[in-house]
Amino acid sequence: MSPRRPRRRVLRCALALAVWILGSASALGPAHAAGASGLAKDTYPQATYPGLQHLHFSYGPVHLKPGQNLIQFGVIGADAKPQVPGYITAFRPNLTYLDGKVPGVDVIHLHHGVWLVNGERRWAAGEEKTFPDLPQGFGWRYDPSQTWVMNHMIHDLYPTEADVLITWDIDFVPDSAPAAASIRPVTTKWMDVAGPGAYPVFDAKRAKGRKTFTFPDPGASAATGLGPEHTWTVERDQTLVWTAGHLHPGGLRTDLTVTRAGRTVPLFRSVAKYWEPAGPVSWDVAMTATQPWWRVQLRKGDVVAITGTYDVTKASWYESMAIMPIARYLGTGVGGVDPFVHPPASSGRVTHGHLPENDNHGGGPAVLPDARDMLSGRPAGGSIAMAEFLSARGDLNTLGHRLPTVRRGARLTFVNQDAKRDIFHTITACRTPCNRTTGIAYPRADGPVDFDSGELGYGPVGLTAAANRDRWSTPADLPAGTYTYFCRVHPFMRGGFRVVG
Ligand SMILES: [Cu+2]
Repeated sequence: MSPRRPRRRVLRCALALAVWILGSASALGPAHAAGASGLAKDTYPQATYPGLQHLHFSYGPVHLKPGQNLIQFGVIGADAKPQVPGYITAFRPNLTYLDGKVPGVDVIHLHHGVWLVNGERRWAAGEEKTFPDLPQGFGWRYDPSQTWVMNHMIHDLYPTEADVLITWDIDFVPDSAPAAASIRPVTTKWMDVAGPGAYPVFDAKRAKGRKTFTFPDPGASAATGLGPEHTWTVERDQTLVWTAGHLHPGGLRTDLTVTRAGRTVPLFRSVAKYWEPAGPVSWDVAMTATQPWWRVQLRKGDVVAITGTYDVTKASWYESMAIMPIARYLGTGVGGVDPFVHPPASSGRVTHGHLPENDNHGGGPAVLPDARDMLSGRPAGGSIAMAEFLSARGDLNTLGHRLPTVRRGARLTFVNQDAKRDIFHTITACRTPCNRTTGIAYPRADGPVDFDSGELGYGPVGLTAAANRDRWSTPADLPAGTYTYFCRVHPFMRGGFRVVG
């Protein structure tokens, strides 16, 4: 019997990250002390077996181009999987530099990693790093003949290159261990409000009088981004044994329900527990997963559905997600409740606490000029080139220029010249002056009016976050005033412009 986690790792010395000095005297991107490894104390009770092995694997190195936010695929080699058949009973994903240090989430961020096993989505990680951990007696079947493919989207928030690894620590019961004979196999059923797709996203935007936004909205008809995977008609009697939600910052919960004969009941609510002091605005969060005793019996013909709910009081959330992978046993006789007779255990449990890679929250003292104090340029429309991570005369990181200015009713057009190098930028409204230090919780899309360009750049249709255009124009109906914006991909990028009457 092996000792339980946490596995001890040596405290790493602080990572001294370069401070970029671009163009002017403005310093960008505060150094982030990565601190300890991301293997914080687990809070989930793992199943345990005689002969259980703890194995560590990695994929990579993945070379990151400056500022990249690309979706990529690669085959996972035989040396990154167990060598013998057996059962995987727990799966802990992470992202590290080559030396094992975990990058700050404000510096390099694991937007997603999805492990495809024989073409099926089996495990996934976002920056919330939920730890799928099956109840005692269940495991994902593993055989060395399986084809494993890594689908990842690693987001480099600064204009520097880096090399990283995607890692996974697994609990593994080889078939040679007598305990393997008693383990029942599970597969993963993927529920996704906007799926299937490589980039299944929707927007959760602020609106007058609205505190939360649920997608899909039960009261609304067709919704932009809704995908067929938001419901699932159960194909045979079976038993669900584990689930947890995946959300982005701003997300509050995912809900899983089932409908039978016109009646709908809850199966599980995965709740976002924010360690972030500013509330639901960053990746400093853990999702609740089902308790080890959660077991749900479903019948053929039941219709399972998922929704995601976001807080929209503090910002608008663009390109959001709501996903629940479910571990299911394709049979019955393993306990559990009929959800129409007994409500399933509704309380969940987070799988980890605050992670040190989420220590740089941002929002510290102002480090850039206040656009409201800057002189107006000659009112004219025209275009602003975004190049080398700067938006020319609109950029707050470039000193000694006048603010781009337009008359009411006219537009400014931003053109992303970095798109040629596969670098995407957005022009996203943030509340003026939007000039504080960058971190996981700052800046955010909280301007007095919402505007957002989408990710200006190009990529393969359906396999990219890019909008497949390189330019965007400000709305013509903006009231007079000074506006500030940031790039959602590279949030150290800030700029401003003015509308005059
Ligand atoms: Cu950018």
